[in-house]
Amino acid sequence: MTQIINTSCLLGLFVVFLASDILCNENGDYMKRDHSLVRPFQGVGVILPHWDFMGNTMVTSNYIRLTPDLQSKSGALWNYNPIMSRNWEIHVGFKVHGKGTELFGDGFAVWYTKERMQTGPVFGSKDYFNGLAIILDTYSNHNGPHNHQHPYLSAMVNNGSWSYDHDRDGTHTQLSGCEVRFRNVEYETLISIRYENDILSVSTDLENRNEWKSCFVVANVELPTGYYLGLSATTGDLSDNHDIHSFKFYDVDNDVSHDEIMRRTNIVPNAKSFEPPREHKDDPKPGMSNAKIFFIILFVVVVAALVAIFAISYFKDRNARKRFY
Ligand SMILES: *[C@@H]1O[C@H](CO)[C@@H](O)[C@H](O)[C@H]1NC(C)=O
Ligand SMILES: [Ca+2]
Repeated sequence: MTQIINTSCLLGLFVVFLASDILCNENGDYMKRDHSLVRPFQGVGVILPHWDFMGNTMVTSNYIRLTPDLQSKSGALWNYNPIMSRNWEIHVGFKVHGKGTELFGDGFAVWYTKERMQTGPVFGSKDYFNGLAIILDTYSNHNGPHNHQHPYLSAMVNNGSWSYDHDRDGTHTQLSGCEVRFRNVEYETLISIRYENDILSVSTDLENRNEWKSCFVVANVELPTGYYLGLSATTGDLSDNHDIHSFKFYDVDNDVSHDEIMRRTNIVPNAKSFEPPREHKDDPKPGMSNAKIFFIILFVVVVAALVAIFAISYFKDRNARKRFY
């Protein structure tokens, strides 16, 4: 089945390659332009079709800077087409970088919410939101002992009645989360958010390895259809450049009726239960790094052996000379 989808999507990709209207993810799902951001972001014609931006957001041809590395900045980017897919997957390519080595902040968020284009205290966007927030928090506001390091990635589902608690870095309202290291690296870092059959799975590729590492998987997450996708970031006393390099939305629906899509516009966002964060585990793909480690160990062993052989023969030589003279 997967094979068939893959083939048809690849075929589609091939047919419209010049127009590059359709792209596929690893599973052969179609990317939807209406909800995606494709380079160049700026050029002749419309800047960012399907998206609005606000605040300090700056659009260049290669990236969209939500905030510059300056104090008290805030910016956001919102898709203006409601999501009419029951199941979907998003890949966001980003780069967070700045002058600070010890102190930097505050971070950015990926949103799937009822509200759009509303500024507020949660990484530049509205608090008491309806929907899902995936927060990439670079600064620890918590003074006491923390149960995790920063940067930290967490998810929050809200029906409009909860406030995001900055003092606790959202830990009391989070569904799940994991520690992430994505600041000040040369390459583009990526996050994948998949929502399928009420299961929310978040993965990252922060090491330029071209493979996904699971951050968490949470079941029983109910999100309505018809909400909007957005991105926002903020700086305070501390700052960073929060750059978006790509945003790809894939429709993962398979036999979902129009009636169900419409019915789900009326449900209230809800997360029934959550799993504790899983241990970081690499995908079971061919381990390039294992091979590397093996060759490094082999190299060290060979060098050590050569040194030992050299040392032994050298001392033997000296001892031999001593005896002769
Ligand atoms: C919203 O969430 C709160 C807290 O979980 C709950 O008490 C309330 O009933 C929910 N509201 C709706 C409309 O579901
Ligand atoms: Ca924080």
